[in-house]
Amino acid sequence: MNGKSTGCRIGLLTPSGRGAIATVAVVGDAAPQRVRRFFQPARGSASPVATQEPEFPSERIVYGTWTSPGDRCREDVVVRFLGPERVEVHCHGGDWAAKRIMRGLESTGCRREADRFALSCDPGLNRLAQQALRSLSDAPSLRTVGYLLEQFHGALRSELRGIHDAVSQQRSDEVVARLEQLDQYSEFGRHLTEPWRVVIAGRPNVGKSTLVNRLLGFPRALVHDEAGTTRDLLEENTLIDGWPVVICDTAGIRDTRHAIELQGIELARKAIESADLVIDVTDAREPGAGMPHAEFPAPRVIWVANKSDLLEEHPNAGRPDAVPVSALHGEGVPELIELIAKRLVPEPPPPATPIPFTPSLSQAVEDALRAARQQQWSVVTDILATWVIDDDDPLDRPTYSR
Ligand SMILES: Nc1nc2c(ncn2[C@@H]2O[C@H](COP(=O)(O)OP(=O)(O)OP(=O)(O)O)[C@@H](O)[C@H]2O)c(=O)[nH]1
Ligand SMILES: [Mg+2]
Repeated sequence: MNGKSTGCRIGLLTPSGRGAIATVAVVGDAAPQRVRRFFQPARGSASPVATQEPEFPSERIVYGTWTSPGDRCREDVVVRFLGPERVEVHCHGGDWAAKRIMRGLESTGCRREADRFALSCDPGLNRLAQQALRSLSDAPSLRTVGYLLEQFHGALRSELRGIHDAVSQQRSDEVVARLEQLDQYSEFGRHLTEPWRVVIAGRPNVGKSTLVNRLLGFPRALVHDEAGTTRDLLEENTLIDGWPVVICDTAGIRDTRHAIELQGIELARKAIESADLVIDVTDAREPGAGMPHAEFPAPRVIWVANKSDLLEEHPNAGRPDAVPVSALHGEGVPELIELIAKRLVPEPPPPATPIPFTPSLSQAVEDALRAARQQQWSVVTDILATWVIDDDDPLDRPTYSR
């Protein structure tokens, strides 16, 4: 083995930081031989590695010790020999054991790979399944995992293949209709891994921060009876009905000359502009005094009449479309949460729906749809083939790129 070879890559498959076990992947040229320079199978092991016959059996798991050059301590490891170019070394968790192991391997010419998916993905998987695996590791909830698993198992791939076939059979109307259907799920697909942004906004002292704390279920934001308490933008992740959401608390909006407050209001404006949903909080006792929407335009809004506990009469008398809530005591909050979920995802896709689940897939669907509407069928074919035709398919590799 040439120690200077660069044909082998190594990297952590597990996240860095504390953990029970860390896994180092060794992928490429002479991977088992490189590992064998530092790895000693445990004595008395009945494994074929210990008895040296054959030396690097595939699909074999071997317990033993790892000795790095210049290190007096040995590390207990479990090694999986997965093939002539693939080995996994499982060691104690935390950063240091894995770093020592990787340092040893680097001395044989292995190159560090920062992207753990480049090492972990099974090269036998098709391109969409590999993408889905990446997204699965970012999935924040069981609900989103469910949708991504369906894409991993081929929901989107078979739909794109079906559209590809429809193009070749010149079923033009069907192609456009199916691409339009896919395009409708782009926003939903993006939010399977990226949280929706829900911004809580309104005049000062109406109870925005109290509501933020109530939605999160713990006291994240400062609450005070003096108007102008929140100045900065405050963001926290949560789940609403299984959908990932970032809740943003904002400074109360009012006319002011105070420089810090003005900065806070500017941040609030930007947050409102980029929100997926704005919760416009008013004091139920003065429901007309809401946010100035002409100055702070928001695409989607839910009106909330807070402090409903302070009212004798029906709380949202002044605004029939406002949700009556007491952020302080919790009344109306479950109904508000239900409404937020409905506004973000009015109709959750039924099981096995094909979903473009990454921005590049959404872009490809959008590009294909545009081309289909302009009857540029070769462009549509190229775009689709990029995602669904693999190297071993009889068709040529496509050339489409943005
Ligand atoms: N009675 C009652 N009081 C509430 C309710 N929600 C908030 N408050 C009170 O209203 C005051 C202001 O609450 P905050 O949550 O700090 O209000 P805010 O809108 O974040 O205020 P700024 O950050 O200054 O814009 C506090 O004294 C809260 O306890 C509610 O539902 N009922
Ligand atoms: Mg506040």
